[in-house]
Amino acid sequence: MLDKEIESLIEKELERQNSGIELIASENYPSKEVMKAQGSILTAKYAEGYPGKRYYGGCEIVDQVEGLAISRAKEVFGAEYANVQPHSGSQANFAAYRALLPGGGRILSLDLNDGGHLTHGSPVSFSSHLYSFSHYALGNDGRLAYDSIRKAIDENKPDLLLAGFSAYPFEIDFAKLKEICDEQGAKTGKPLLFMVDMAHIAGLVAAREHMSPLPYADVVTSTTHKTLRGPRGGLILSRRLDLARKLDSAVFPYSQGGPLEHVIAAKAVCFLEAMQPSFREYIKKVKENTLAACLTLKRLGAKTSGTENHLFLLNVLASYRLDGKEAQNLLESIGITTNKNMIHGDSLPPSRCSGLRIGFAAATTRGCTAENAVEIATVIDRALKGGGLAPLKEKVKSIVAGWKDISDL
Ligand code: DSN
Repeated sequence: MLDKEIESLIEKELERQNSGIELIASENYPSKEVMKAQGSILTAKYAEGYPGKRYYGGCEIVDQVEGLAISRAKEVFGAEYANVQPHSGSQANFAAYRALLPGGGRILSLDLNDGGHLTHGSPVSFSSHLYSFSHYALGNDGRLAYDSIRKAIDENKPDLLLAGFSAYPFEIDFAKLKEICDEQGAKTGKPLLFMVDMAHIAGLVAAREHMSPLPYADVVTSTTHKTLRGPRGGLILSRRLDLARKLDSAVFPYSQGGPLEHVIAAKAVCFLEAMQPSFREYIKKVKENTLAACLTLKRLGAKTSGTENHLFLLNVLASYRLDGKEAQNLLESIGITTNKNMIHGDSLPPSRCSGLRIGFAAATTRGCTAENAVEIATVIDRALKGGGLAPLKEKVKSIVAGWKDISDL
């Protein structure tokens, strides 16, 4: 490689990833096949437009690539419509809002600090500048409180209800949320639109290990790189073909230019992988490992959220008298990567937080077993209780030594 600086940084990052335990709930490792497609010559092709309707010549092959990605996305998730061009989940959300509420409007969502996302109405995101957001509250147990969502709808009269979260450890009842939207529509005579951002649980939905939002939501957005194990990118799905033209034009030309056909090829590969029986086994193991770690921490006296999916929240302030940032740094020093996270009703600011968000999608991809998950939870507990870090660092190394190399997945 000509560029020795970048080559060496890539090698260092590979070494960092290979030698540590990755527990950031939104991260994962793609397969070699996904990496190969993403690193392919398709990156050289301009293809503004959609298959069969491009603004450039020479698109006959990328048309087939994008066509395959679209048909596989529809098949994996049972959708009538798919747009595989969004460069990210934020771009997908931007386009979905635009298609559903072209003239602006009111959106009811979960606040970022309660487990939502920046694009779900945070004051620092485009979303709150272009739309009027209000938020529903979680119950005291940190779960969705469907009655208070009804109440928030009555009070705020939104045009769109938004569900799907970044730090929510429980199952989401999409059927119930749709029922609530329909009740409101019948009451006011104006349909209440329902959108789901399933970025975190897309892999669980693909594996039929979480209720699918597709039969219920008007539009579903996602990323492809979290539990789905694909390349970094976004996705829009719908069962409503009448929205197809609006959604397509909200992505291109309204908010994006040329699609990333190399990434779209990698998305197609990940959709095919997600249809294999082995993917379902993988997702089951992710859930088992997450539960094993969460229960171990609870048994050791820590305060956790509990879990029904691929992640849980650990209240490090209540459990260890550390803030999230201190806990994150401590674990990083022994080779375990997590991220600080707000806890429901947090007393600390977002720069510190009272909790950590912990997920097992990436570790499970490398071969983490339920026994490893118990060991990892024990290491976390000892480190946060102030145990000697050197032996814990050695323990992390010995766990990882039994796992697959990231380059061989
Ligand atoms: N969705 C965020 C996360 O969960 O880490 C990133 O945007």
